[in-house]
Amino acid sequence: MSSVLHPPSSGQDPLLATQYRPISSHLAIAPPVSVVIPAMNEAENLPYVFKTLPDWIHEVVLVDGNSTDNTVEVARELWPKVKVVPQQGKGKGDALITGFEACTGDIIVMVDADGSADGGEIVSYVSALVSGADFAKGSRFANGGGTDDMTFVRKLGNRVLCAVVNRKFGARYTDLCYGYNAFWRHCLDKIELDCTGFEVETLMNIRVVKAGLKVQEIPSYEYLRIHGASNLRAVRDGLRVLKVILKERSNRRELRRQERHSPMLAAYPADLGETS
Ligand SMILES: Nc1nc2c(ncn2[C@@H]2O[C@H](COP(=O)(O)OP(=O)(O)OP(=O)(O)O)[C@@H](O)[C@H]2O)c(=O)[nH]1
Ligand SMILES: [Mg+2]
Repeated sequence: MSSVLHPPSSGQDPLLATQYRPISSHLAIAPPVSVVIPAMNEAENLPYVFKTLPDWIHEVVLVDGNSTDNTVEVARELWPKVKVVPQQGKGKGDALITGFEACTGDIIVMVDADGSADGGEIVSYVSALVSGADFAKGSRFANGGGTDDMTFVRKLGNRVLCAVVNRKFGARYTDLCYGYNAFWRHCLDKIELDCTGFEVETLMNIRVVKAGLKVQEIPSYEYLRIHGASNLRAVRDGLRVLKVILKERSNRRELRRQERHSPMLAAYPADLGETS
């Protein structure tokens, strides 16, 4: 059995951080893994979500978007140690940022609450992270991935936006607007998230590249939402994603302009997030 040790972060239970736990027949890990679940009226889907979560995860943080059904009660019943965080603001991005702040693990995994993500895949994400990646990015279009949950229009929009990001930021992504990702907590210091809606996934994907972090795509299968209706609106949210791409692009131009005019900045290109 191979294993990888990462030093405990400050303030963390040293026993927990150095104790290896088997996560597959080939791998044992030391770092605690937190799973963040943004949920708004997902009571009917939660049984499917929790059923697939591996028992070796350290904690589940459920961010409740003021659900009017019994999302919170069902979560507590299914996973008695669940940490429920009430959301103050609105939107999936706001929920995730709130959830990340509440996590105590060294590794953070983002999982939707609509039953579209298979928790059994978490082991692939975590394996990539303990093997050297900073950010493990799910992809429905990498070899071995797939989706039951995207219309033709959404596939097309995602593909176009993904091509724009690849071209403008020097990424080599096969998927862009997908919510199943995992990363080392230290990534959050480098990407400073500041958005509220579904564009959060795109913002993360762009900023990890700009920060020079090591990104590995993980083939992932997205199932159909089991119950309820999607909160995503293709046109409205597609435009928000485009706006984020353009804004990140103009920030990058501004940094380049400053670089030309400031020898100090030019001496530290890594801080400027240059990747291409
Ligand atoms: N806490 C919280 N969760 C949210 C909010 N908006 C969406 N979510 C959750 O984010 C996850 C993804 O939302 P979905 O509505 O499934 O959107 P999607 O997966 O992009 O779109 P579909 O593929 O159509 O399902 C689900 O678990 C939602 O419950 C929100 O404002 N607050
Ligand atoms: Mg969904």
